[in-house]
Amino acid sequence: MNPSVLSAPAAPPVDFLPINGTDYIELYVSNARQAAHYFQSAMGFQPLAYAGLETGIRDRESYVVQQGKIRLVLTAPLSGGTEIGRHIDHHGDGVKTVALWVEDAFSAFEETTHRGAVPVFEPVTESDSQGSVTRSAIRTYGDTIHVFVDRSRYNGVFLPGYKAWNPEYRPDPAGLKYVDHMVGNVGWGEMNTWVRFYAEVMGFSQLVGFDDKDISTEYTALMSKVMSNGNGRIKFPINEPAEGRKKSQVEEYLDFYGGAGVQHIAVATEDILCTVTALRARGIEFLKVPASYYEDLKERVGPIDENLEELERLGILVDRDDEGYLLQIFTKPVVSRPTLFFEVIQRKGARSFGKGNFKALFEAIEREQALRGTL
Ligand code: TYF
Ligand code: FE
Repeated sequence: MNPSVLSAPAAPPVDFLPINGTDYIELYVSNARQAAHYFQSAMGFQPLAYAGLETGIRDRESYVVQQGKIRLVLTAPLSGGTEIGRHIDHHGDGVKTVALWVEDAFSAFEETTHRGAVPVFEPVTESDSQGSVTRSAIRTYGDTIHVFVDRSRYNGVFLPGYKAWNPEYRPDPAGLKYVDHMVGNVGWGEMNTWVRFYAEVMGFSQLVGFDDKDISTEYTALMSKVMSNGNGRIKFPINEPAEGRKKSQVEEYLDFYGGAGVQHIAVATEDILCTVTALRARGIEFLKVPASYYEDLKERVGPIDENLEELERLGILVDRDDEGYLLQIFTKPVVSRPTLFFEVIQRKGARSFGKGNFKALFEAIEREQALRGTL
């Protein structure tokens, strides 16, 4: 036998759904103007695009804001009785769309729907003077959808139908760069259904080194698995509630959201001290961990570049894995219902999700649940 055949590495499986990254995240909200203002003023997003009455759209309006590669679309209905209005009535303000940037929105639709994805809309090409964009969409958990976006033939600000939004008001960015991961909360016993969906329909694989038993401890009651696409640019942890001493934070989410949905958006920064200082100054509220968290931090994580007093003053958490360490912090919910929140994360080599912080984090979430009377 030819030894070179024996030693040849296995050919990587062909990725049937190549994804370049997160394209945009659309939230359905009841007041898009005020939501856009919040994301500008409090989180440092920059105004990018607008669609609504001034662009000939009569039933809804959308403001698009951007920071680094992160694009948020804030969409509100302009009359009663709309699908957007029903979504808001059912879920409160929340994430409707996680749009994925692909090379081919036709093939993304074909490949996923013939593997069982439920279609939302077939590939549709829209154009204006700046070129054309093709999009298609499928359902995922709850009422959440994935839109596949091919913008390779487009030079406009966002999408055809949007005009540039250039208000004078432009608070500074806060250093947020890209979407690191987005977490979905799904119903009791449904985690593996959605893990299978991302594996079989989207071609994702489960990130190893993240044992779901690790977070089903006495401190919380949830299970989680992380699904990642081929190039690792898309990471979707999926949580389900579990029976525990106290009411699961995931169950609280499901009760208030009215089912499965996006629980948190983790956004990356290259300087978390600077970013969190700026966000705090603008009124963003973060979960508090007790001073005791910082007592044994040095022993737990070893030497790190950051000053421990400064981390403690800002409430930033640290965790180490085989590859390096990470710094992270979690906001309180950013909508009226205790549902959607943000995570700010800085990775210094680590590719995991802060397992060493689960106890402190989940206890902090439980203190908030207790204040809400939902524990
Ligand atoms: O995304 C993660 O896995 C971490 C930890 O309800 C986490 O950010 C997991 C579950 C949760 C909140 C945070
Ligand atoms: Fe996270």
